Amino acid sequence: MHLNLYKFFRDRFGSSLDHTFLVCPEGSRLSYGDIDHLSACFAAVLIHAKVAAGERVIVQVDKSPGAVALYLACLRVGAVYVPLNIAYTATEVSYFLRDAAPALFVCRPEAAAKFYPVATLAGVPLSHTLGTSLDGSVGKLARKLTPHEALTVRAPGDVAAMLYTSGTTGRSKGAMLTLDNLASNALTLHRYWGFKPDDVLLHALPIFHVHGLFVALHCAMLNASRVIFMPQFDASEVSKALPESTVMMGVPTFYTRLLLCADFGREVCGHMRLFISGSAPLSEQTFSEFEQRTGHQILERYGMTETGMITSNPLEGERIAGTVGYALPEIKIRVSDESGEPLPAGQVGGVELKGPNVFSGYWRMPEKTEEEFRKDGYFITGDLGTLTEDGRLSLVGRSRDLIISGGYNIYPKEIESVIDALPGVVESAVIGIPHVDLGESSIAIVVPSRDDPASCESILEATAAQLARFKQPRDVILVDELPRNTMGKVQKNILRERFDGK
Ligand code: MCA
Ligand code: AMP
Repeated sequence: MHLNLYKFFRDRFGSSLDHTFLVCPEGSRLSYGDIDHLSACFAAVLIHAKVAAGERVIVQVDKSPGAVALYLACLRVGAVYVPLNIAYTATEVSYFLRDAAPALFVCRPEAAAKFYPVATLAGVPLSHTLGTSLDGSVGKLARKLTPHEALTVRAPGDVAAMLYTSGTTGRSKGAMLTLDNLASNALTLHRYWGFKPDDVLLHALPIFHVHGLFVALHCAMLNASRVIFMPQFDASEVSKALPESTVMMGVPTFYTRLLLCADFGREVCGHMRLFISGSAPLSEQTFSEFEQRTGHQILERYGMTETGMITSNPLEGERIAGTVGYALPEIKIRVSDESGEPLPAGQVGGVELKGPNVFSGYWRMPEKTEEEFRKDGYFITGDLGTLTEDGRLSLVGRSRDLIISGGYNIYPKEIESVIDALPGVVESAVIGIPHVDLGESSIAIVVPSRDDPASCESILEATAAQLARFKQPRDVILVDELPRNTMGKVQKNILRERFDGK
């Protein structure tokens, strides 16, 4: 039973407050004691802002120790932490603010002029700013207030965080993760991957997703480990920091980019015990090239925003390229046909799971939540896979229309809706094509109208104004018509074959 999630972590690192927690490349260092104090100072800001337990706090700030402290402050007071990708535009942020109805919005100081009016229009009662060096109104106010040490008691099933994940309808859904979801997955991964106090985690992931925020930081906090906290992934910076690290978590692009560095090899990785990959498929080629160059087999695991981590290759034992390993302890997985009937080993079907890690539902979307669960409680992931007799899972594709680019999800429907609404456009289809660096990248195939047709440039400009950079199609191709099947459905497989080498 974890009645306050901050307390759950504090109970584990509390006897090591003098241990270093976050080491930033520019030289700053925070101990576990420092983060404990800073999060209590930020909790005072939340209390001052009248943020009540269960209320949402939307945060769109740069990666920094302050951002981690703000997350922990939310846990302290029982608020629901809602992180947003810093790449999101005003149009996107406006949607999240309206949908989540937060009690507080926190953005970067330099974004205040743009986003404060958006928040006001969305009916958000209060906005604050937080910069990377504790500049901004959160830091300023925190210095004036008495730290708020009291921890708000919550129930294990209460929501601790809400993370937006796009959908096949093009409308983002807030996945509600409970205290128990986060605590159970953290404990499981910590044990499964053999975390020890003297581990040093190299952290180059963003902290607005499950991967960088929960998987990585929770494992470190559970044994008061040191974290080399990089603002973003930069292959040469990571190479320099690897000799002082023991564990790194990354998306496949991290590994392909490291392999492009001429001086990257056994020497740099001599101190490392574990490289973990996830969020997107790791190619067998990257797995074997990495092993040849470094002597390390990358440990691939599989997860989702709604579930945290689901499966993992073993720490001890065989790690097989192209597979995502076994169900983690306490999690049951199965591969089913379309009606939810489990399929025998070796057959391809939908991956479904049940366990303490599975989210409590989509925010204010009970019907959508119901659709994603089977009657017997299994969650339908939308991924296609196959299991071996002994329970090893391989992912072979997705039943939903999704592109994963550098570990970020792009839902074509969302981009198509923006393009289809433009003047001079009849319709569009956004597809993923192979990309050496990002795994996949997106392109838009567009049918322009005959009279006053839209140009490629005007389409790219419009997507740039409304969508985060990573979602914008890398190219636009104009065609006379889209291929359709007899049911009238656009045949994206034909488009993918046609534009594969684009
Ligand atoms: C940046 N850009 C991207 C991406 N990232 N475009 C497409 N896909 C991306 N992933 C944009 C930049 O804004 C830039 O725009 C241009 O692409 C090239 O930037 P570049 O410098 O090459 O990219 P980068 O800044 O180095 O970023 C690439 C990255 C990063 C390091 C792979 O995207 C990253 O850290 N990805 C990790 C994502 C992640 O944590 N996913 C976990 C979510 P311009 O050309 O205009 O300058 S999934 C999850 O949490 C589940 C539970 C799970 O299983 O883990
Ligand atoms: P998200 O919705 O951002 O949480 O992304 C979750 C999706 O990422 C999953 O449903 C999978 O499609 C994909 N994913 C995560 N880990 C892996 C992996 N190791 N291999 C292939 N796909 C993965």
